[in-house]
Parts: sequence; structure tokens; C-alpha cells
Amino acid sequence: MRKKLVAVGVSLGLVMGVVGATSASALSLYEHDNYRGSVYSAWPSNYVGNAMNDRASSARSWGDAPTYWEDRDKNGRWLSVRGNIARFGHYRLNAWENWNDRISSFGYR
Ligand SMILES: [Ca+2]
Repeated sequence: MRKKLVAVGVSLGLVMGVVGATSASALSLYEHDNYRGSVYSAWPSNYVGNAMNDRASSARSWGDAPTYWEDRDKNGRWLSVRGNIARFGHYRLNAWENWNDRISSFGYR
């Protein structure tokens, strides 16, 4: 099966995300605040992988508003925000928990 692919370039030239032609959305998770540290890029992801699980502290996204989940396979509590997030720690779950170092999967709905 031939899949039509669209390459989405990032301003810094550090990451190339490849997404299906049916959507122009793409997302990169960063290990640290302000888009620093290790990067994970995909569209979408039922699991962000051992290297990024519970470690994402910022994100850049393009296109549709992504939803982030605290567990694999889009389970658990979720957060949906359009655009970039410089600091997940600014988004609170409740009085004592925030979204820093918590994300395990993401997608679109
Ligand atoms: Ca982190």
C-alpha cells in the first residue's frame, strides 16, 4: 500500500515530523521546559516510549489541538491545549498535581 506522506519542517530544523496526508497536525514533546532536552515527535502516539514517558515538560504542536493523557493508550486524565506549551507545570490537575513529567500518550479527537 502506498502511503502519501507530508513532511512538516520545524523552525529550528532539529526535527522532521512525518504525518499522514489526512492531517496536517504534528507534535513534539520535550524533556525540559521551553522546548529543551530530548525530543519525541509523532502523530499520534498511544505510548511516547520509555525515553519520554512521564518526562515531557514542554511541547510544540501544529494543526489540531492535541489531547495529552497521563497513561498509555489514551487512558487516565487528559489535557487538551492548542498550540505550544512552554511549561506543562503551569497546567494543573488539581491543587497539588500538575502536568509536568506526566504524559504517556497523546492524540486528536
Ligand atoms: Ca521533564
